[in-house]
Amino acid sequence: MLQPYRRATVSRTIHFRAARWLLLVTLLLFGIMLSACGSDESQDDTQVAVEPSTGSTTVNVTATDFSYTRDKSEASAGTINFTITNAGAMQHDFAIQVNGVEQKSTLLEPEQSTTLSVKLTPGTYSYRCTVAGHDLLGMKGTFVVN
Ligand SMILES: [Cu+2]
Repeated sequence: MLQPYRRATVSRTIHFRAARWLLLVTLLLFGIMLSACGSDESQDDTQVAVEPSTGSTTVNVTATDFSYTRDKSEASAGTINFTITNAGAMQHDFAIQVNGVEQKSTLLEPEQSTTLSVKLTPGTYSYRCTVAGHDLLGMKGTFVVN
């Protein structure tokens, strides 16, 4: 009695796994295509240890499906307030790599916004959306601190 039911469940599980793999491979290929014809932005994370100034700068970041726009690409050392607005139809966040640690905003629903404040010394910092696959689709970039 149990046999046909079990077989159906197993086959459905395998089918689901195959579909998930196909989706993952498609996302990866799409990401590779985008990065191949995309930016020549370097992913240099080197930072120079310099006394940071005490000033603060606000950088307005808008997230869409699947890219970011921002009103500044660089700022002076000190506290940087990244104000992130989700103008997309999907959930997005904003995470910036600081001294090997990813500082992450809250996960934003469409139309929500939040501020992520980080203290930065001069250098080039990488940021990305941490929702699975979104960085591969283009939600990443670098920010320069002078
Ligand atoms: Cu995203």
